Amino acid sequence: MSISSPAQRLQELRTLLQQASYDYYVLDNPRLPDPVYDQLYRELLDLEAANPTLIPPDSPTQRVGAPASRFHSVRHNIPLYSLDNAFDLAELAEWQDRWQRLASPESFSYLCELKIDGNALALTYENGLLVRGATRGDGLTGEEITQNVRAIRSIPLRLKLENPPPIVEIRGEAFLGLDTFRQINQERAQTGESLFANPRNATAGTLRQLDSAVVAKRQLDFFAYTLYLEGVGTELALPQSQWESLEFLQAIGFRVNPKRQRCESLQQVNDYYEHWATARQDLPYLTDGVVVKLNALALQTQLGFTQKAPRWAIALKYAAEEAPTVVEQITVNVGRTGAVTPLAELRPVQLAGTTVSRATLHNADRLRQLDIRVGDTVIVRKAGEIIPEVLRVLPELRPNGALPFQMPDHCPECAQPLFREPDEAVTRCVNASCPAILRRSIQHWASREALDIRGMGERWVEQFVERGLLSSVADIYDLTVEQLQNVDRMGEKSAQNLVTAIAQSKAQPWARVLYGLGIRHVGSVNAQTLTRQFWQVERLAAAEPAAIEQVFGIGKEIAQSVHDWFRVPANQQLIQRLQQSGLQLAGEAAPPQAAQPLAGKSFVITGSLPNLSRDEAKILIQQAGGKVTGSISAKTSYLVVGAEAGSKLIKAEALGVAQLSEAELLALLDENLEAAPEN
Ligand code: 3BD
Repeated sequence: MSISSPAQRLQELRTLLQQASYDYYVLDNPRLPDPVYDQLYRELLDLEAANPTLIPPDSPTQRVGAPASRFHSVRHNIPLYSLDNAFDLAELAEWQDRWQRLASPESFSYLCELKIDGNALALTYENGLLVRGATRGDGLTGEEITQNVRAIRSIPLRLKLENPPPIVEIRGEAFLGLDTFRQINQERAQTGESLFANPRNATAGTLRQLDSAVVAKRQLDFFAYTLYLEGVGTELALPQSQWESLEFLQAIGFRVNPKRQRCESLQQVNDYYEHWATARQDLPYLTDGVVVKLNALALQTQLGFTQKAPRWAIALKYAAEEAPTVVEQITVNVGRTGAVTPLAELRPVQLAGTTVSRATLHNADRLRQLDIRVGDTVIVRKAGEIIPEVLRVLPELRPNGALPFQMPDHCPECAQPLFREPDEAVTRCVNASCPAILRRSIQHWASREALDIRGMGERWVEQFVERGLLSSVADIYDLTVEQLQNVDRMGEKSAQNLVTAIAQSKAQPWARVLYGLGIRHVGSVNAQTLTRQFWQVERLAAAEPAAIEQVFGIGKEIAQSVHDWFRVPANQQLIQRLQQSGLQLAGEAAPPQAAQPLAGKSFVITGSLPNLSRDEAKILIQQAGGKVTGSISAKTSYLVVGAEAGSKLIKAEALGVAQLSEAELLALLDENLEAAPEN
């Protein structure tokens, strides 16, 4: 292996990592194993830290920047137009008639794209470099969110173009995959934050995050669909159609939706629309229709735009799953963190295959905005698994005398005043001994992902709290069979079973205990991450926020929240009592390194391997504890052989050194990777 200068090596690493991201995020064809990517990425970080003047803005390490304090508005150079809507074949035919009155080409085709239910973005590249990302806003002015856009892995920081035009503008849709969306909401439920109603809201909320590290963690995605080139040189083969534009976009580094289709007639367009009406349910992201565009760019130019939308495109939408029903009652729910959520209790209605009898009204602002009243007829919506929400009220159906709903200013459970931070949407009960908060905290402690105490159901917890048997989770461990037997309808057998389950929960590992404490922002994932590093409660309790933040994957907000929690005397007492009861408040010290099954083995690599570069193979071997040398001897354990191997292969054969193909090497390493602990 040649010795390269830092500058050369930096360039090499960046090119490798950029190609790997492109394969992974744009082509959906990962070729570099994750541990190799991580290793190369860390090498790049280290090398950049040692050579800080050499870091270009398009380095893969520059996707996350310092938190912003606010966003600025920007005027779009080219406005983002709207799309006219159609809902069926008849409306589509009217659109065709309209444009055909203005143009009569000899032949034409349509290009159909799925309409991604996300948020439109405008990206500007100057001389190939991403310089600006902005939200759509009203189409003329949006918000500048460049730092967040840089955190989206499927958006290239530099275009893959030899001689890029001075200015390239890209439009597309940022979105969250359904899996990621559910994961985010699950984490938010666990950490006591309000849930996002749907992936589009979650995307919008993420794009407006001031901390781009949060954006990077949320795994936003992006499909590009429009391209404007300015001041192009003559050497570029320019796209002539929407189809070619999409291919061009993919070639220069963007992800484009693979489900696009050329259609020669309205009938074919309709077939595509009907096909995806059901097939879209199996896609990993939400779509709300099909966008139909005239394929030929010359025809697009000829037709131009109306006041707000192109004449050459139309959105053929799917009807959302909505239904009218009646609000029977409005209640408020007090959660584990004290967050007070208003709920609409509905006359049950069938929607998206399930019966809906409740919908969230989110918070006081949303409630006021909707002006929802008991007796109102409302439109509710539910898409897939997403929590139902009230879209709007039909005021013309409002019964006489219906009064506006007032968000209570006192907790419905403990009658203490409710508070709301000036910059927060959530109203909270901050009474540490509110019975509702206590009940939810105990339920959380007993839940499957936490201490997993079977038989500690909601209605029992309610009774235990009411009878004063529990006023803290620590009290759970003082419960006796006699006490429990006195509770309504709990027999001796159940009481005994519950006491046994409680005793068994003392064996649950430290990570579950930490999660069970219900510290804000500490869901089960973060709890595991934290306990790997802080393997004793004393260490975590004593750690400064800066030290907690050092843990990979733990941000400022989480670190601060953990730190603050351990400063509260009541919480310190709780920890003490749990310790006395024999709960696991420590685990094993972080395991040293991954198992090193190749330790003591030496490798030589020769020829070119089908998938891995030699660099990559070398890193993989080294990670497993093996050594890679340049020349073969009788002590060499294995020769890894690729195509066009030369003298080394002959020498190895002469010395009787064992040989491995790339596949055999990977198989050897795979055993290692599976045996290694996470992280
Ligand atoms: C998609 C306009 C044109 C370039 C105008 C034809 C209205 C959001 O997948 N093409 C797509 C998608 C959206 C589009 C265009 N192609 N405009 C497109 C679009 N494949 N979602 N949109 N938009 C983007 C909008 N957004 C917010 C408020 C009002 N309009």
